[in-house]
This record gives sequence, C-alpha cells and structure tokens, in this order.
Amino acid sequence: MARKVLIVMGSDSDFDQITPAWKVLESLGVAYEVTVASAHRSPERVVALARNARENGFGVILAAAGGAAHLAGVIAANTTLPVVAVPVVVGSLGGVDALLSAVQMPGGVPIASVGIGGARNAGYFAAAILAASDADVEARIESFRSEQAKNVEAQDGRVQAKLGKAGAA
Ligand code: RP5
Repeated sequence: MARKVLIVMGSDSDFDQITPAWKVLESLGVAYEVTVASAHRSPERVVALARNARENGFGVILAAAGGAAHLAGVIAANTTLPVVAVPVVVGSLGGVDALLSAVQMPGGVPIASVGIGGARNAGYFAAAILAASDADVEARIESFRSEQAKNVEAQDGRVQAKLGKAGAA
C-alpha cells in the first residue's frame, strides 16, 4: 500500500504557511494527513505521533514550526522515518531562528530542511522521498517537471517577443 505523508504543525498559527505543502501533495496524488502537535506544549502527543507514524502508514514526516523550531528534531528522535523541517516565518527573527534550529542538529539524529517558508518545496521533497519506492508518484513528478519545463519555454517565448528577437537556443 502507498505510503502517506504526515504533516505536523507546531501551532494552528502555522496553518497558512504550511498549506502549500499539501496543495502540492494533492496535485501529485500523494495521500497525507495534517495535525497540530507542539514539542513543548504537547510533547507526549508529538512523541506518540512520531513513534506510531511508520505503523500508521506514513513514509515521511513534514514538521512546520517557527521560533526555536525543535519540533522536527523531537519527531526525528522518536522515529527512523525521514523528517523534513519547514521553518516558519514568525517572531522577531523572521524564521532565521527556525532555519538554524533545523540545519544545526547535532550528529546522529538527522533532519532535512527546506528554506524559510519553503512549504511548497517540502511537498515536492516529501513526494520525491516516497517516489524512491513508488513508481506512480515518480511518474507524476516526471509529468509535473515536464509541464514546468514547458512553462519556462513559454516564458522565454514571451520575453523574446518583448525583445523582438527569436530564442537563443
Ligand atoms: C511554534 O511557535 C509554532 O510552530 C509557531 O510557529 C510558533 C508560535 O506559535 P503560537 O504562539 O502562534 O501558537 O511552536
């Protein structure tokens, strides 16, 4: 059975910033579930989600949080599934704190991270992780990439038309 993506946000205030992740997953036909759990406000819930994620059919976990953003690290400490942090823009440091928390994990319990506010790429990355063992998802990613490339060609056509020239390549 196809593996799902678990999307955890540290607070419902993260909702708008993480929404692009599941929009991408929907566009690629990847199953997902979304939940709120906080590493410091509901630590037992975070641990339970992480420990049960594999047997609940998940293949990768996205963890969206701002501030000290220890959510992804705590999840990773409680599962061997791949965990991807999504640093959220919040507070006086504007997401830099969340990014650094994610990419500076001490050795032994790794997490990956997208950029600040990188929910869209988090969706694509989660799909790519599942695509390593799911040919259907891989085919949909290929199809998306092909459409994206066609869109760039169309952009070039418009730019060349503005310049009054034919394309360079
Ligand atoms: C983090 O603290 C959450 O992920 C959120 O990004 C940030 C602020 O949370 P709220 O105070 O808005 O609930 O844990």
